[in-house]
Formats: sequence, C-alpha cells, structure tokens
Amino acid sequence: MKDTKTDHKRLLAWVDEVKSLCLPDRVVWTDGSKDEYNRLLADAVRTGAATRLNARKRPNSYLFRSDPSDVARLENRTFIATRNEKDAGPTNNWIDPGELKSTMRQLYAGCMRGRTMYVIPFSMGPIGSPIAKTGVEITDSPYVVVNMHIMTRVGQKVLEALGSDGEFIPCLHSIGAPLSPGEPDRPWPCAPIEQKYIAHFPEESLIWSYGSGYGGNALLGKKCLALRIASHLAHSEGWLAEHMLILRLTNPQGRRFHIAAAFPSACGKTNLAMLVPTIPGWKAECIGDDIAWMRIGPDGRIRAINPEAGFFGVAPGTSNKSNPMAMRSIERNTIFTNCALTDDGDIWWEGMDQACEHAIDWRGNDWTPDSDRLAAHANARFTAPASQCPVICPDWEDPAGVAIDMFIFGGRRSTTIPLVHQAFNFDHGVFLGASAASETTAAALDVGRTLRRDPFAMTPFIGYHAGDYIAHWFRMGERLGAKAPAVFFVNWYRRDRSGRWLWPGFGENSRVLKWMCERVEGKIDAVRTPIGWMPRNGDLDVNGLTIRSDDFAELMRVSVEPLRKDLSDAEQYFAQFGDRLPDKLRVELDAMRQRLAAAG
Ligand code: O2Y
Ligand code: MN
Repeated sequence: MKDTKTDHKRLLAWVDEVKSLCLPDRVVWTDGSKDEYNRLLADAVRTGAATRLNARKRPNSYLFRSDPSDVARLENRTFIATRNEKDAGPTNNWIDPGELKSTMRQLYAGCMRGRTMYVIPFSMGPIGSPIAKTGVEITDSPYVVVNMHIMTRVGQKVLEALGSDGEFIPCLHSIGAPLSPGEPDRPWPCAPIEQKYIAHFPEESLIWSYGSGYGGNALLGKKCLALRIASHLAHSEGWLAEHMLILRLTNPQGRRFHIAAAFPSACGKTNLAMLVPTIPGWKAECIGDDIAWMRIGPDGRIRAINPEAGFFGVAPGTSNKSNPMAMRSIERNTIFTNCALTDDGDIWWEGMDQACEHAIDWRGNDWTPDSDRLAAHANARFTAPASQCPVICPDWEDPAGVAIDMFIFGGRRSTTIPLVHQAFNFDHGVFLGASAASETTAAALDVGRTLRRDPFAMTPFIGYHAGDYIAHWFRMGERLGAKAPAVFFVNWYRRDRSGRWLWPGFGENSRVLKWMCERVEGKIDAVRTPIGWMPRNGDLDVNGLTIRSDDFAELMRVSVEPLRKDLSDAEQYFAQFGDRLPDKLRVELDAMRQRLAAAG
C-alpha cells in the first residue's frame, strides 16, 4: 500500500476536506495490489474481524460475520436528495439536500477518530472504456477496501487514467464508529439504525453513506453509483444503467445472441447469468450477473458492458444443482459474509448440496440441524472475482461492450403469467418491463404471497422519478427504431393448484432461450395472444424433458379474467406517477385492455 500520488487538484482538495471533517488517525491511498489485499485480510484475521478458511478446502478465502443489525441493504434508510421533492418521485425516500447534508456533516464530524481513512480510486467498467465511469470511495472500513478490490478495478491504474483533471464521482463512506484512545474495537463496528444513511445527491453526482458496513450500503460502486447515480446520468445523457444480467448464447451453428435480463430479487438472476444449457449444441457464457450499462453504438445498436469485476452473490440456496458455475467461482480467493463455519474450517449455508451436522452460525454460536435458527443469514454473501467463473465470456471486458439482441423481463408469479411471451414491438416491451411484478412471501406476518410491482426490477435503484424513467425507455426505443432489441417476458415460477412447480427451471430454461433466439432470427412464427406472441405447438423444444401435457398446457395458459385483474392492479400502481406517467404507457394500457376485451 504505497502512499499513492496524484496531481488531480479537485481530488486532492476533496480528500483534504474529508480528512478535516472525519479526523482519521491516518490516510492511506489504496494501490490495488495483491500485497495490499493480503495485508488487509491478514490484519482482519489478527484483530478477530475475519476468519481465514481452511486453505486445503478453500484457498485464500475468508469469512466475516457482520453485526446482527447490519445484514442487508436498507431501503428505508436510502435517500434520493433532489432539490425538488417531485423529482425523486413516489418510489424514493426524499430529504432536502441541504438538510440531509447538515445532518450527515454532524455525524461525519470526527467519525474516523482512531481509524484509517482509505482512499479507493475505482473504475466501473474496463479502465478506458467509453462506457466506463470513475469513482473515488473514501472509507474507514478495511472490509470495504478488500471487497472493492474484487468488485471493481481499483488503485493506481485508475488514478493514471483519471489524469490531472478527469471526472470522478465522489463516494464518501464511514461505518460511523469512532474509537477513543485505548478503546477496544468490535469485529464489525457500525452505527445504530437511526444513524444509518445511504444518501444520493443525483444533481451533483455525489454519494454519502454513513453507519452501515454491509454490501450495497457500503460498497458504493455497486447499487449507489452503478445504478442510482448512473441511472440519473443515463437519463440526462441518453443511455441506460440497468439492474440486468448479461449473457451470451451461442447456437449449434455458431451464431451468437446477447441477452440483457432484469428480474426482481429472489428470481434466480445469478443462476440465469451462469446457465448451463441442457439442450445439445448450445453454449452460454456469462458477461455479468447484476448490472448492465448500455449505450447506442456507432452502428445504431445498443451495446452493453458489465461495470463490475466480481459477483456479490446470495449464498443460501446456491448449490451444484441451482448454480454449479457459481459454486466453482467461489472455490478460492473468495470473501464470505455471514455464512456458517464448518468444523473443518470451510463455509456452509442452507441449500448447499451436502448436509451439515455442526457449525458455528453467522452470529458466532454453535449450530446443529436441530437449532431453531438459520446457520447462514438469509442474505449471506460471497464476493468472488468474475474472472473465476468457468463460463465467463472471453469478451466480458471488451471496452466496446456487446450488441444486445434481446431484453428479458420476468417475475415470480405462481399464476396468471405464462412461461414465456414476446412483446409485439419495443413500446409494448417497455410496457411489459414497466408492469413487471413479483410475489414475495410475507414470512413475518404469515399472510402468504403478496404481489409487488417492480418496474424493470429497478424500484430500489432508480435515482430519480420512476415515471420519467419509463419515459426514458420509450425515448431510447424511438432512437433505436428498427434496431431495437426484441423484448420477452418469462415466468419460471408458475404452479399448479396444489402448489407444485410446473417448470423445472435452472438449465432447462435454455429451452425457452432457444425459442427466443429462433424468434430473433425470424426462423419461426408464433401465436398472437392478448399479452403478446407465444410459442406455437411444438416450437418450444421439450425433447428429453418429462413434462405432462396437461402441465405444459397450464404453464402456457392465458386466461382473460386474471389478466384483467392484473392490468387493473398495474393501473392502480401507475396512478401514483400522475402527470409523469408517459402517454405511451397510457396507450399501451388502453391497447392491452382492448385486447383482453376482444378475447373475453
Ligand atoms: O444486501 C445487500 O447489500 C446486497 S444487495 C445485492 C447484492 C448483489 C446483487 N444484487 C443485490 C440487490 O439487492 O439487487
Ligand atoms: Mn441486484
């Protein structure tokens, strides 16, 4: 960790200003080296903040346990501070930027006493890519530094690309736990919930986060920069920053298709990003599992990059059945957070392939299968380099990105929505993305499933008014014209009356992708239904799959009455956008209503 030098005056002035406010014991510029990474982790082990895993089982890997109050993104402590409240829209928490800054400045005052302040220059996207952006995160959390090493490109090479006057997005983070002289530290210091703030000032491309050391609250390149701030920039600059995986599919003839797909959380996004096709001759390669930045290229087509360099994946439920490529990506050089620790020094979580007889749970207590608590927290995570994924696409770091052939939207729906349908045109596709919804299980209240609207799977990540965001998608469609990607909607989660899944999912989803590719190629016709184009009998390849014909019929069933209810639910949701709801969306709502009337 050299004392990295830059002659970037604005950056140096900002670092000095933060130092004077937060009063750290020392300032360290991260250089991004392996040495620095190893040294920070060795320190974390020495102080008890991390456990080094058994090197024979999981080489160069570590386990962190967070404070039980600091385990996930905090939507109710996340703020979009625009000058005008209306510009944040009804889906965001808003506070006046002046008021928020004054509150947070008081919290930041002296907050790094007794700690080291790290300056992390980072690039979202391959350094030098015309689609990439530079950020600088200041943090007092070594956990953040090592995770940023994996999730982004950090250090001296970023400063060199920034030069003496390049643009950067300042990201200030503190765990909010100053230390008095001699005071012992905690393994996971953080501030109490009411002092946690994840604040965005989109009009000045600025991020301030205080009090949490966890995931999306603290690794500010991810949700804060690459989605909330970037979506605002994308809106004003004419590009797209989306909560999408990027996948390359190659057919047996060698033709490549690039897919960008958005799903709300708990819909298997990382699994689809690392899909292993079950149909002979087809190959899938992962480009990204969470975020896509897309611009219209010189050829008029939309090109996408993955701005990240790693995966921050949900551990529970990840197994050789659900995602064998993720399991292989985390065999080494991985940071685990809130997983269970096995007796032989490895990690474990619920849903892993093999059972576990005894472990230390994520809170640090003894655990056996008889315990009434989870061994791993439901939001336990792995942080692994994307380069370790066996199916990472050789072009995943191409600075020019890949040309997108299709967008896929989806949700978890036990009824109403069939396995797959295709939009009639791009505007209809925007309607499908905007009206996407997913079922959540309200476990705490035990009230069964509730349907949550989640346009483009972006609700928690749109850094401005959601109505303007939908209008932006329509405008992108106008610019793309005939070169706009095809749009599909999928539902892997339809059930029969007894609650049994009707579709096997996982690698078998490649069958649905194959149908989409054949549609994009113009090889096959489709059936027109009120919701869009659907596969003709025999066009969806189910060879070798045991699926009963009545199950298949139910999986593909389109019934007017439930769809009418769904439309009315969507209309109620859209009403909150008032006059910011784009006219084109009203046109699509009317058209859908008329198609359902004609069918019913
Ligand atoms: O709980 C967190 O802080 C992680 S959130 C997250 C992480 C990786 C990918 N997606 C998400 C998400 O919330 O969409
Ligand atoms: Mn995500």
